[in-house]
Amino acid sequence: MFIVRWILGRIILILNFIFAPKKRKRPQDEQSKIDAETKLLALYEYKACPFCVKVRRAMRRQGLNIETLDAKQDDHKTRLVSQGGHAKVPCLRIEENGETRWMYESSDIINYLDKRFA
Ligand SMILES: N[C@@H](CCC(=O)N[C@@H](CS)C(=O)NCC(=O)O)C(=O)O
Repeated sequence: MFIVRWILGRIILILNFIFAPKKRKRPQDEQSKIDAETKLLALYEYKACPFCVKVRRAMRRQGLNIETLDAKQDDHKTRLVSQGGHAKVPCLRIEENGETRWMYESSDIINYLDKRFA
């Protein structure tokens, strides 16, 4: 089972690489403003998780430079579980008005990013 999952994961990554969406280009001043906002966001993910790939593709389409954190790494996993509540990815950490929100579900994350940055 591990081998099958591993192979499927590699296929997903290769297809994602070949069919990578076009990265949105913005004027430099506009991009700098967005970069300052996205500094307060972080995506907890597994590289080959199809739901995480879906979110990363949406980020690329929107030209969003959001930090990605490997949730398999102990320190990231510990924070995700203790503060977010679940060992599930993708999860978007949102720092807002001095508070931290944890958003699970790929579709919710994509809707949030599209609404905020479109
Ligand atoms: N409906 C979720 C599915 C996410 C999901 O199943 N993620 C898997 C990795 S591909 C996971 O984190 N599984 C661990 C768990 O559910 O505890 C979404 O769209 O984000």
